[in-house]
Amino acid sequence: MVSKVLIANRGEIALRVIRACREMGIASVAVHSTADDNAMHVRLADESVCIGPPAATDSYLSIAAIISACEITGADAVHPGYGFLSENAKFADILAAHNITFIGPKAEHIRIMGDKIAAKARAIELGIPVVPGSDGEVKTAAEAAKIGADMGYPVLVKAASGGGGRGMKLAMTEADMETAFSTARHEAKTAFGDDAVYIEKYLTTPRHIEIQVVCDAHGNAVHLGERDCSLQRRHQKVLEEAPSSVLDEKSRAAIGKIVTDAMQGMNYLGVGTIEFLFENGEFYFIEMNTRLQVEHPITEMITGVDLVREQIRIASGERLSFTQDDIVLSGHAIECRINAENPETFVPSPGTITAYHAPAGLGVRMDSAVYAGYPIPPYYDSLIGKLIIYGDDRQSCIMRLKRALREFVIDGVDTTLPLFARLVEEEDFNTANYDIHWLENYLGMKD
Ligand code: MV4
Repeated sequence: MVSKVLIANRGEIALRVIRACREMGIASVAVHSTADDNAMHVRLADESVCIGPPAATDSYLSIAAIISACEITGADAVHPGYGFLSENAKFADILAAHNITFIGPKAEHIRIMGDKIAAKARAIELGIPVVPGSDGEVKTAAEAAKIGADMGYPVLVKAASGGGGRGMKLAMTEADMETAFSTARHEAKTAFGDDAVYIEKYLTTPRHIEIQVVCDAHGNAVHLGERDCSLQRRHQKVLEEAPSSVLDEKSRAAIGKIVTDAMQGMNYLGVGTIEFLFENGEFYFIEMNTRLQVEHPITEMITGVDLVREQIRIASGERLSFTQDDIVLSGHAIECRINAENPETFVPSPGTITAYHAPAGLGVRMDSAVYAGYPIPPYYDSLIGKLIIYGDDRQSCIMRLKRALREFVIDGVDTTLPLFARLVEEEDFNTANYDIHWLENYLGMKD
């Protein structure tokens, strides 16, 4: 087993990893910028190293600074959390060259999945259903027009280096195609330095459903069911739930078998999430995330699996501590992302938290790294924490979420708590009657 893990991250996810390390008897090292001297992850880790100034590019994203921190502390493994260097194949390669274990997938798989065209081609080879579209890159407007005419509108032009909604352009009709194609290419070039684009049939009212997988170095692949992440605003997830209300056991088992076979087929290692759009009972692959995700706790709540512990075990060469038959989904879990943002405009609201009281009690988990008196720095994302609720079924989970929201006190900064208080009263939320556009429409309806 690895013996000392350096966490190349901050905030709640750094605490999540430190907690898993402590429970496994593994030493932990925090790294931090000068803006995070007083951060909880620095206090809770066994050791800490300052790796640079506030700007993430000079600290949490500095590969040289992180390798140095490993050398100084003798850390033999790095957990990247999510964001920052978590899906940086070069970082995984450099760690390997330094004989430091990357607690994540192989660099090769990070690289393939980072290129959405390559990812989709691989998905097809592996037997994963994808959205109908172009055969790889589309290089000219004429080719784009031909595909649009053959496939039928509407279509989406997507950047190969995009993902998470960046670099997408919708063409509703043939008349939109030329502009959609050229703007998508131009924006892709500007944003990612790569103008490769591809085309897909536009699914109008899907859900976003993602399957959690976990694979060891001994050829075992297990899926842990799905998360429904349809409630998003500008490609930022707001509330996620597991299981999805639109899947039954049969369709869950069927897609689960498809993805575990695929992961075995590519010798995938570690945790991963295969993202699908789900419409009219069919799954369509869009992307794969080769990291631990923000919303992983809801899967932990309904499966009882500690995903970070499994990541550390897998990276150490151990076998999965369970088989597919051991996995029984039970109950329902909901995660609310509590951000330091204006709940109407979503403008970030950095500042000092003057009072803080998190809800607790049966079925209530709060993954956060803030405390009363904590000054939220303006340099990083605005996540205060994740309120994770478990209940025997969706109805009792929502009732428990409502009572937890009433207990929550966060003073000093604006938060998205009022949004959740409204959301849990909505009929469409209570009946799980929503698609990927529902939340933005709901937010646009008011005033
Ligand atoms: C799509 C789509 C409809 N049809 N692809 C947005 C983020 C990126 N991961 C993929 N996205 C979409 N791809 C096809 N062929 C609609 C979206 C989309 C979306 C997807 C998931 C969750 C929220 C979304 C909001 C707007 C658009």
